[in-house]
Amino acid sequence: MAGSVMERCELLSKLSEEPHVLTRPYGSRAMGEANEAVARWMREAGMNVRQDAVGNLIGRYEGAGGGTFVLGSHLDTVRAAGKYDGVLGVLVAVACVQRLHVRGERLPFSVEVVGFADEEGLRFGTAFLGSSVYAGLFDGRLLDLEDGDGESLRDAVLNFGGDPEALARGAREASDFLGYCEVHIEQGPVLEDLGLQVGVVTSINGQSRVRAGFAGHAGHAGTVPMKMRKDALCAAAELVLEVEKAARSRPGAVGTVGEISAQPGAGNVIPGEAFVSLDLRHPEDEVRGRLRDHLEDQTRKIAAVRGCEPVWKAHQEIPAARMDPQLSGLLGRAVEEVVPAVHRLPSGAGHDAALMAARCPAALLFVRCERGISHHPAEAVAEEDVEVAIAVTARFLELLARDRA
Ligand code: HGY
Ligand code: MN
Ligand code: MN
Repeated sequence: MAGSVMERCELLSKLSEEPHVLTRPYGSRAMGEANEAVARWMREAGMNVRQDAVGNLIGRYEGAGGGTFVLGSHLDTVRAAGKYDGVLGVLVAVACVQRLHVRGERLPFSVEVVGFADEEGLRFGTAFLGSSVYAGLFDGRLLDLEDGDGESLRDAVLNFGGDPEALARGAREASDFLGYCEVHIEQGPVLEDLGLQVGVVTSINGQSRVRAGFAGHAGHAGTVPMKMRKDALCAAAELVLEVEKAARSRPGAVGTVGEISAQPGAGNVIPGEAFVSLDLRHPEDEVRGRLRDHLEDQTRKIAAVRGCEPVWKAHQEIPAARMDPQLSGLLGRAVEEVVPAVHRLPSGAGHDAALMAARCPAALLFVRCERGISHHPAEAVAEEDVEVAIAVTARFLELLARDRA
């Protein structure tokens, strides 16, 4: 089964909005094609398939009793992504349901496999759009956000065949969810360093996503004396280095500026406006909040010294999420029945499990990835590690079923 999962990851990696690299943003043509391919595999695995109001792909394998256990991950990607971030978790889940289907087995609960439509937030800067709708936690204020082409999230949802007004109504009763388990590449070096194939995640760091910037004064690059300039890009450059310095000085914190833009964007024009994306993370929400507030204060100070106006748009606050100890304990037992040792570790990367943890018990299984590389075309996993992930997830479902029989 791992071989077919790897082949399917390879196939999905060709469904991209950009030539030569994998870029599959929310609501894109490539996203629609990926949903079609995965929907086909879900049907072959005996599932009924639907798309919800935001475009999450949901395969349902009916059980013999009540309640729904959810497996899944995301099908969107970052820009110039790797082949396994997100899709591996969806395809391992489909493989586990396929095993049940082939044997004609039914569990005492239904299983839903979800391919979330947007976890990375590449297009609108908001992480977990898909799982926030599925978990009934969507913030309607996001509908007015615009992408780089000026299209609103509301219109993007409509154009993707969704229903923006229904997004806030997304989830079913919390009682319906028995729990959630996600399989995801580690995106870090720990498992490889320990020589382990899989690990059980204890908690997921919280995130702050901000769009910050400066409004200065555009001007002629050749004639405006340096001391008279209000150069927005120089102000932004100061903030970028302050993000790095502030994050370095706080143990456990990470701070990243992944995007920077300058307007009007001509070589011989002093930038009148400049914007940066801030991605701030820490295991403790209070520490992350203080880091964010410090940088907001620094933005104001840099602006004042340079005669610019500060811009600070806090897009999203995602709290740190603890994985459910009981469900993670069961997942750990499944691991120990497949490989010699179970290792528990925190996640610096965000995952849909962080959103689902607000609705139901959630667990997360990490799979070793080569040199910890991710969000990069060189992202790689070993087929034998995927085989272990399938075996662990299948065993986990069996243990769950036994507990509920
Ligand atoms: O950014 C993250 O942590 C995840 O890959 N979306
Ligand atoms: Mn990612
Ligand atoms: Mn991911």
